[in-house]
Amino acid sequence: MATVYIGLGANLPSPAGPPEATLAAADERLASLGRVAARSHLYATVPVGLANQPRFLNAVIALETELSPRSLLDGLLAIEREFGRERTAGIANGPRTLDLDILLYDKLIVCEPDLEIPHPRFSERAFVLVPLSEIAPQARDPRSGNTVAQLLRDLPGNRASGAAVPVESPRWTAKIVT
Ligand code: PH2
Ligand code: MG
Ligand code: MG
Repeated sequence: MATVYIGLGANLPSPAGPPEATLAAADERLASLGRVAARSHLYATVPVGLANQPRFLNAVIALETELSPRSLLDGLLAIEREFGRERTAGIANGPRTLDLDILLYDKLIVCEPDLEIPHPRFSERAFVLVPLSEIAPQARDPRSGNTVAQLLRDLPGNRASGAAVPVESPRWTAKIVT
């Protein structure tokens, strides 16, 4: 059994509704890939990489799964497609109906053209580190050995800048297991 941290993001409406409804429905679908052991709050976040687009909603969940990294990736891509994600002609860092990223998979390091674990940019991104630190502050980046709490502390212009602001939603229940 592996513990995997998955980043969820959306900033366009999907067939399920606005980003808030999409993330809540996607969370339910993720239960088909394993057990959702923890769930951060939802965060409204400033777009990174491409400024002129709607703000994102982001969250991170912990999934306990028997799936291999490759099978998990296939499952996540299938759920993205169910929620209207189109990858053809996509703009890098551009708007999307649903993004599901494997951030960490136990202590594994995977380096393949279409699958990199840990996620290559997770340690630079407040929209990942703020929710991840809520549910797994002591999880470690297997490349640097740093904990998530350390990575967030070292991030220039982190939480204080308002880069990730928690959002209350009746559709979404955080599950923080400490
Ligand atoms: N995802 C990106 C690029 N930029 N910015 C925010 N705030 N949230 C995201 O999920 C996000 C982003 C590429 O996956
Ligand atoms: Mg992403
Ligand atoms: Mg992605």
